[in-house]
Amino acid sequence: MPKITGARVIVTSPGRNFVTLKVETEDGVYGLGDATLNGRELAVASYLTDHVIPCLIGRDAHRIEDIWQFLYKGAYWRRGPVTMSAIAAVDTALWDIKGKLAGLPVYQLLGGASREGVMVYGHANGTTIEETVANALHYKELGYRAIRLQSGVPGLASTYGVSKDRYFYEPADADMPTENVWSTEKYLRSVPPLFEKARDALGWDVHLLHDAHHRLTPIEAARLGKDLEPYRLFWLEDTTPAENQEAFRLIRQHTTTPLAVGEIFNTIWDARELIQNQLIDYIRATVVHAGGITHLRRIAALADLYQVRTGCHGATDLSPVCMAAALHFDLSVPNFGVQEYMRHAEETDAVFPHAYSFDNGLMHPGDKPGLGVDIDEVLAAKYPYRRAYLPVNRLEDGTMFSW
Ligand code: GCO
Ligand code: MG
Repeated sequence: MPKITGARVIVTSPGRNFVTLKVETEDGVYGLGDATLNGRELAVASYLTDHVIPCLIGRDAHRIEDIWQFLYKGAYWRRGPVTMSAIAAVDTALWDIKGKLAGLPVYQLLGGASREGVMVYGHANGTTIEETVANALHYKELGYRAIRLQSGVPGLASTYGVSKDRYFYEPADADMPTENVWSTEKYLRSVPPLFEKARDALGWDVHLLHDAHHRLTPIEAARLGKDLEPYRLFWLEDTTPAENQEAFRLIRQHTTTPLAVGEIFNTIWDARELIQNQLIDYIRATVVHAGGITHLRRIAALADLYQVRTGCHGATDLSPVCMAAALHFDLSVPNFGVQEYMRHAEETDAVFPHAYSFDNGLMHPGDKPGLGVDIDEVLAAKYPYRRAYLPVNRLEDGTMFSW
């Protein structure tokens, strides 16, 4: 058996913070797993170092399912983002090791490719509709077949998802949470004209997406979905906070705009009612925050019974290790929908050399054994952790609101 002889957590900040688990076996083969939880990175690092790693030493790295069950059931305190990100990191690293030992890319171990490549969506944004549409046209020229559009809201100083940079934004932007001001009324007026102009400029052959970032009430979400119906969105994401899964029934009764949710979900239990009651169309749970490849496959299998497709979260705070794992999952899973792709900063790509590639709107994980992603530890050590928080939101009268 490939015995686990060591494991350690590497925290590095090449452009932003990442937490990576490296698991080593006695033959010198190692595997990597992403454990990054944006704004709460060190909690997962400690969970792994202080409570998980001591239990891994001496175990058989091939027993992925058994180790998953051990960490999930053995903790007694089940679920939650910290626990599930830690379990995900172990699980991802073990799949990496299994692939390397088998001499096969992980997607081959998951049943092989179900498609030629993985359709990804890019992020077009701008402070005005004109800027956003121009940016979306640029993405189309780059070959993207699916584009998410977020635009500044007239009357609000800053809006979620609108970057300072042309290609990506970094939400965790300060060492204490930035306070933004929000108005749902202003926002709801601004979105339909954005998509009207976008369809005029981009035509109908490209998929368009939008993220409402948990800001709406169910009836507001229903209204937005209805208003966007003429523009045939691929999906409308995170309209309401999904702690209340029942809310989606109300939204669903009013609109045929496809709904996506789940980037903050940790387990199948967060998604179960939504999937079984056919209240959503896309499930956005991801490798790093939903218990790794092993658990994500279980979520996808449940979703497949109800024609719900996958659409994994893939913002910059998910490291290239997670991106690689997601692409192996996406390539193999039968009910794949789309994969989010926000390019990382050059410093990040240099610390995490990877085999995955983008061509003509599709990504591929590459054919290296394992995940096909590595970490340059010498370079990583040059970028120490910097505390960084996500912003918070207040209504115009100062009331604390959802970010
Ligand atoms: C998305 C997301 C992200 C998250 C971020 C939080 O759809 O890409 O909403 O931008 O807010 O990943 O850490
Ligand atoms: Mg989102």
